[in-house]
Amino acid sequence: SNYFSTKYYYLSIARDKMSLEEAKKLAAYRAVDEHVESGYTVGIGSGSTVIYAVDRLAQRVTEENIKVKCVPTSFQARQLIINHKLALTDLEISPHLNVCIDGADEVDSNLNLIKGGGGCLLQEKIVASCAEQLIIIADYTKHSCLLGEQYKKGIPIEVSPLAYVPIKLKLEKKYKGDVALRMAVNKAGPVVTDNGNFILDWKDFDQSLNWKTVNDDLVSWPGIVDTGLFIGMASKAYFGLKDGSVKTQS
Ligand code: ABF
Repeated sequence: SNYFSTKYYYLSIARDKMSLEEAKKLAAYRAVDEHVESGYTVGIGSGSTVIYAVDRLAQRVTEENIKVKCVPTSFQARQLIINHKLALTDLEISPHLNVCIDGADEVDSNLNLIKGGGGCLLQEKIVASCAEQLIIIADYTKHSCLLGEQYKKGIPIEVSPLAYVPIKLKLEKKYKGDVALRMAVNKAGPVVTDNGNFILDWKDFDQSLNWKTVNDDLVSWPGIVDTGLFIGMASKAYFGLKDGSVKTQS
């Protein structure tokens, strides 16, 4: 019986992982189909869900012959655009985007987001702010009522390297919780963002905080470059569900 329960345990993990990838793909395909038209300039987010969105975009360029230009939100996004032979542009050439499609770490019931688990929050926020619409694509694990309910890795805060200790202390004192410098996987040093900054991850915060007020406050602190709180920015979210359907929230 041990053999069988172990076997079924691993089978169920494999099945969940498959349904997770399928869920990401469903959400990404639907969002690209419903929000991208020929002639659009499209912001390309970062992370594993966005990979499916770029796949679909490239498919539509080949099959439907639509014309799009893409603005990346990270080094990863830039590579995705180049590898799929999509037209690459940037905010200097194309400062106005029709839409930006991006993933998220968590989405609450008001469409407020935690982003930046992948460390690309600053570019993601800048690009999203230049788009008429920010469309979020995610699997069913990202949906929650209050921020912090599902996602336990904390709210990322991008800081100037010279300010990371004072910001950590000030944040813990004013808003409580636990703030840690994000370290590289090999622990040899801190993660350095595409913009040369460090990331603080703020965990165990009070889930009832008013995130608009907190975010407005944090971005005014010298040394904080930006936060992974995206408040009132997203216009719609697509969640791929376990049963193969897609739920939208707007
Ligand atoms: C980026 O990638 C982030 O802001 C977020 O941290 C992450 C989501 O990645 P995934 O789609 O792999 O969960 O969009």
